Amino acid sequence: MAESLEEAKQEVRQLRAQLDQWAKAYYEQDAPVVEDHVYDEKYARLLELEAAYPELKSADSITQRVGGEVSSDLPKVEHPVPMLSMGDVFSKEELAEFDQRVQKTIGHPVAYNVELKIDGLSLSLEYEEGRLKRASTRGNGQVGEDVTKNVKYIKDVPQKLPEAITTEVRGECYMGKEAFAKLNQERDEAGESIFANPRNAAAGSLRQLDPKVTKKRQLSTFIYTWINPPAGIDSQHQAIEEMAKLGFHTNENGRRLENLAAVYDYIDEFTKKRDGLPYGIDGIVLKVDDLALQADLGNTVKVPRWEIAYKFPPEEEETVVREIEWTVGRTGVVTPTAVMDPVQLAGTTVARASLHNPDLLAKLDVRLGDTVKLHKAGDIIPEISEVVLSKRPEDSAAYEVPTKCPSCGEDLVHLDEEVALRCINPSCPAQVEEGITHFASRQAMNIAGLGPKIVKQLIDKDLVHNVADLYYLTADDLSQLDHFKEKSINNLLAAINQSRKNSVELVLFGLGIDNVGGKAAQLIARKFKNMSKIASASVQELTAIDTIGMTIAESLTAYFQQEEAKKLLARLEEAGVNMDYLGEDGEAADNFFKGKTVVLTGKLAHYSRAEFTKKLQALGAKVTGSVSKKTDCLVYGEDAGSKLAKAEALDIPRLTEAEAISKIEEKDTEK
Ligand code: 3BA
Repeated sequence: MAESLEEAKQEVRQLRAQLDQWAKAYYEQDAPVVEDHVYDEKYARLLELEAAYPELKSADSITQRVGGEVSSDLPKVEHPVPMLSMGDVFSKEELAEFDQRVQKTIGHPVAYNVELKIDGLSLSLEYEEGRLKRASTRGNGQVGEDVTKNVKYIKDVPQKLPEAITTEVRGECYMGKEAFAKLNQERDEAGESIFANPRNAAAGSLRQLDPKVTKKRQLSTFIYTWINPPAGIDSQHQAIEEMAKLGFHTNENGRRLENLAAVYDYIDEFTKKRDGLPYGIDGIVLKVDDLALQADLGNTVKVPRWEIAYKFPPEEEETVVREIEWTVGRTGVVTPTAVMDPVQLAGTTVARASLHNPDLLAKLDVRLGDTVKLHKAGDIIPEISEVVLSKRPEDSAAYEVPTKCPSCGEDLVHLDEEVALRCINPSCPAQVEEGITHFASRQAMNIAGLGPKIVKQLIDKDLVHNVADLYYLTADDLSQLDHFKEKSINNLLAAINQSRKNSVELVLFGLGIDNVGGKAAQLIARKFKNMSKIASASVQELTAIDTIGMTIAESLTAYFQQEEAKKLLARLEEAGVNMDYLGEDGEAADNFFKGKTVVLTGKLAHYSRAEFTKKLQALGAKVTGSVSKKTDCLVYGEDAGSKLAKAEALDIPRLTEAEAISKIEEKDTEK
């Protein structure tokens, strides 16, 4: 470390600000902005600087705080015994140093209980007379969040123990890989943001004001700590065995190992087995097995001296970019994908990575023939992190972004200020293909058997040019498709025929109008009841619907003004495609807020005021600005002032933000 104190001071200040911000996103919003290893590296650097320059140490440094702050709307719980965090290392050498320290303190070699480090969040379970009384998250280690109601829906957590004991156990709450993939797929299809990794999915599912959300998610636990084990239990290994006998879910891969060589083998074994496990792990944990020796070693402020976590290195591979492919989406957006020499990366073979848009391509300066570093974002999506410049071929030239559509050859454009490159030719074959595939997809018209490959053939053979043509296909037409025999022909015709009966919101969504997703289509159809009313709705009428904004309204009206669109809808109708809304009525179902006059006041932590207002309005509430005798209910956030006082004076019912949210969500899940 060659820098001066002044330089170190600067760097420490920057690191603290950066880490604080990242930690906030990670712990409080369950939405990390950087990957774990990036965070870990910066954190390690801060520790290093603070060790080298003790004068820079500060009580408010992230390294001195016990962990993420507690700031959710969930009730707070003080941990009777603080929940510490774990020290971590990133190499076998550092593990050896840890072992040396332990041996020096104890005076002889010790055995370790080695456990997998589950990618989840810590959970404490308190039992009274054998019954689950309280469950809480770690929070900042001193104060956690009460998730007792949520934990009732975790199937492997016993509500009742076989013995009437009063005790506390702790472990990891996690979401298995299958459940994680399924949840993200559902969220993606519904147009919701996806969770970056299983840990965030678990945290986002457990830390819910509304336990019904937790109920719908598949969470599991591995229990590994017994806070006050009964006499006779004198090792970590034994504690885990006994907790398993009490009915707790414990991990079967933990092992008591006598020396470091065996620990290294364990690391190698699970580095290989990692991808095949049904849950995510990000390292292994080494714990001095003997509980008496643990007590001898004791704790520092933050971490026990008798344990250490070894974190797996981030998986990264180098490969060579051979080609950049440009694909045209349904809305004409043209996206670059790097095509590379195939490499094995975190359990799968990877040969393609999206570059998202020309800006990113330019920023990374990826060129044909470049060697690039490849990793998986959130363990799943392959991403190029950087070009290895030292391996760039001498004759390389900057990549030139195409100016013509790869499908139809028309000029590509940048619409005002958009990063995306677009083909604006409405009859571009690639767009037509994507458009028809979308129309037939499960979330839209749900025409089974009409996937991208069949759609491509239908277009190539000139059998369809738009979605209406699907309804005029004959058995004769379909017999031209590869491998299509009587049975497959009849199945596809039946599926197409069946889709004629769909409610109009599916047709509307299927048209693939810019910005009109499944939810918007549903709301619009519910309000206007049929396609001709939707087609003639004005921007004002459309934006009068809650959650329908200008962008959607303008996209819709622009779409229906096109001659092409009018013809298409006429042909769909002629083909017998249903154009009416078949769902239930639009009026809000019975709920707490229906018909009430509500006032919002104070700082709201969960939603913006506008979002909160829309939610209440959707439930049939009238949201007004000031408290009067006509007010039925006041919802207040932090620092509420005169309105809260006035409501108290008038004896108007008052709800905290959290209470109001749980009432809103009650209604959400019941319909
Ligand atoms: N063992 C996480 N802490 C763990 C009890 C100590 C501990 C963990 C562990 C402190 C895992 C820090 C937060 C905490 C319960 C405190 C594990 C795992 N042991 N196997 C040594 O699998 N992720 N996390 N949790 N107490």
